[in-house]
Amino acid sequence: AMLVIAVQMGELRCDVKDRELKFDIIPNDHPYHNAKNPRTVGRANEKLASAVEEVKKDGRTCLVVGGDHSLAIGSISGHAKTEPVIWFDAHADINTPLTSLSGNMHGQPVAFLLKELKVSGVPGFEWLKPCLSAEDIVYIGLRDVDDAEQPTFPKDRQEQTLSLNIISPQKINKKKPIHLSFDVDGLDPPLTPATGTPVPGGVTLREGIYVAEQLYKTGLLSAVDTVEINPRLGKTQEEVDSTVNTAVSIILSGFGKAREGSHTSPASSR
Ligand code: DIR
Ligand code: MN
Ligand code: MN
Ligand code: MN
Repeated sequence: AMLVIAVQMGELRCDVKDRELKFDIIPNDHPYHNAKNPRTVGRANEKLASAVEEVKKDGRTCLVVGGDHSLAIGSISGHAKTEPVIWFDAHADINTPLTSLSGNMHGQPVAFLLKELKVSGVPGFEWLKPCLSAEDIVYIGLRDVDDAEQPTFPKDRQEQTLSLNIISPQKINKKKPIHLSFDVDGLDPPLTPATGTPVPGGVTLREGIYVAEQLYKTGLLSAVDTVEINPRLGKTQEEVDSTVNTAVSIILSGFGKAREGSHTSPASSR
């Protein structure tokens, strides 16, 4: 997939600099409350955060291709001081190690990033400083939210009421760098069969491409995560290919590919 992306981005005249990160599996990585593999995920995110920080210091737009959505903890932290974050997803990903029923870290990244939720004491995440406020996040595609993720959290979990935005275009009018965290399961399942937690009734390809195009047109898109693409979950090669192709077309739209083509005829060029 990385090669396909690099080649096609080259055709958009993007100057692509690829880097591959290697992560360690930490032995005896016992759960912290319900959060599974906290040390492995925490250390990996620490590494990713520094890598993203370097890419941004270099003045580049950062594209992270994953991997599960827990990588947004590192990606958004490394991008730091950015807002808004567009969270494109069927899920809110705002469980905490206390509320998570699955124990999956990819259902929790928003909670780790929010100042309001004060998730702390998680082994592996000693480096993390929550950098987002609830009002900085815009959800698109949301349609599968756990009870504990509802904006009014039970008092016994000591979390406060949050006012989360589902879609609020005025956020995008702020002249600040935008971070797009794109979970492919936000799209309708037939578009991305090779993903872990499909939910019916998702965003169409046309709508998804439109979102990416509009973000490109703001000129403010500064970092993009594309996550939950899992080739091992494709039942056939065709399912794998269609998932990758869908993700690639969203990415290319976010980096300037126009469906009508780029108008560089003498009449329109300066
Ligand atoms: C569920 C599912 N809310 C969880 N979340 C997923 O595991 O916390 N997020 N699949 O992508
Ligand atoms: Mn997600
Ligand atoms: Mn999801
Ligand atoms: Mn997920």
